[in-house]
Amino acid sequence: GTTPNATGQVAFPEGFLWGAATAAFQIEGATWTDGRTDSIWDAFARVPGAVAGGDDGSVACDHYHRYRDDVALMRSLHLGAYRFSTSWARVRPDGGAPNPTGLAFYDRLVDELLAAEILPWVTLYHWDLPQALEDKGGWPNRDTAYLFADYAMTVHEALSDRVRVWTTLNEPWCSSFLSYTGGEHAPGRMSRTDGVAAAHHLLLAHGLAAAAIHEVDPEAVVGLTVNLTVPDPADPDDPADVAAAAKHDGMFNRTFIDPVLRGAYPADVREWLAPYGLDDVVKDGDLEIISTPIDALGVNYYNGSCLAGTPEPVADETLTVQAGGVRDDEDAHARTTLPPTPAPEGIWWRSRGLPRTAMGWEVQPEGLTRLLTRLHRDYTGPRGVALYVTENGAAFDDVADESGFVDDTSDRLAYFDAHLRAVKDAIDAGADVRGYFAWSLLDNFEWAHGYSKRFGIVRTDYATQERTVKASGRWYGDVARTNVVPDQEPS
Ligand code: GBH
Repeated sequence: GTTPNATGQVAFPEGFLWGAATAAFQIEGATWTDGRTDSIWDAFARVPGAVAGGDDGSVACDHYHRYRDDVALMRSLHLGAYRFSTSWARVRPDGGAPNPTGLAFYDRLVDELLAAEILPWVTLYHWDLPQALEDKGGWPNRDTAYLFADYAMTVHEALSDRVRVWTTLNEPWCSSFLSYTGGEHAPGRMSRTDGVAAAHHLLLAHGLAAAAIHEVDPEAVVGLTVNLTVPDPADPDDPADVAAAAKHDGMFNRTFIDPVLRGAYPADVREWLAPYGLDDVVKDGDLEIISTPIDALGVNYYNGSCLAGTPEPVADETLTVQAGGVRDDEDAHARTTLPPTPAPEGIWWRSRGLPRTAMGWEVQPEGLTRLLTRLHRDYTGPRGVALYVTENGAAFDDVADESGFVDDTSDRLAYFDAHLRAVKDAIDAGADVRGYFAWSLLDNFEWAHGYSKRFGIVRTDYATQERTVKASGRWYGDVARTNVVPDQEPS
């Protein structure tokens, strides 16, 4: 096992929410159906070399047409909740007027979920900005934040009679720094100033939408989902390593959670981002909007990170890139990319020999306990904000047998097992964690990696669109049904 106490059954608190997550662009397909127009990911996928294998989202898991079967699948897995996102370009094509035909898809999906007694958990933005709005400047343009709030209210108006949980954004770090500075994600820009402006306008968009929803729907559960890491110094006794870890924490974590939960950018972050225009984009009153009270913080956790203040030649060359930099160890990036973090100087990755997933990300379940405990203590607990793990999971090199079955017991199942034990450890330490969503329900379009990376608890055969529950999916379904992580079977 990966944690010291990795065997023995672990019971979760009564009412703990068990779910699985997806995102519109990664599963829906039907990108030209019923009035939908291009998102930045449709356009980006046409850029040669941007997405591995030249893959795009035009078919994906064909969920747009197969949502009924997919909901039945979730029901067979005893899921209590389903976290999905709505596509802005479907709901308001080109970012313009509402499109009733596009909205009707989410109507049908929500009805189907409710009939299956599955809680619909709606995310309003999971990276698929209408391309027409990118053409007008995208997230670095302040107008986009206000247009997002309008779009959010269009979805809210259509679904709020049946939906009570609203997440504004998924992972603003990715849709700002990784997308406008690193160039790895759509729209593939590589500018530090654009990344900083995008980050601030995304936070503003969150605040505007959260406040607008609460105003018309005080009972709604409103939140934001962030991707966070647990930065450790390579040598805790080396001040340069400690500083590097703190800097990584600043750029990756605090840039996003401090404005929302403390009403201010941290002083160190302000200083690092000042040369890239932070003070120019922050207007009077913005932080008040951004820090509008929320009810839930969604945490996406995949891995920790180990940082040093100096580079070190290591056997694994991919680790010598600066922290936040894109490792060129994948076929995905024929493009040249910049480190996505706008102020990356003086932070270097260090390997600590932990096992890695097929993404190259280290497996560090104990980091999740520390992350949730820290958030509860320093951010959410004092404000009465509930924590949910809105994504956690892993890609591995799956091998399917003739029936399509994947026995991922020793990797993906073990990953979930260890991380769920880590969540329970955080709960036992007092963190108010109320639910967990596996990423992902299905193998799907893994962004710049196309279909080459599989995160599903259910296998997608892209040639036939056949779904086959993996060993991890069967196991997770039992966890959801019993509310217990079972004793590990002797292997
Ligand atoms: C999530 O993003 C997305 O929400 C989801 O759509 C996606 O499919 C899923 O995860 C899997 O990728 O450089 O080693 O520290 C993931 C966000 C941010 C996680 C960057 C890994 C850096 C790894 N990622 N992070 S490392």
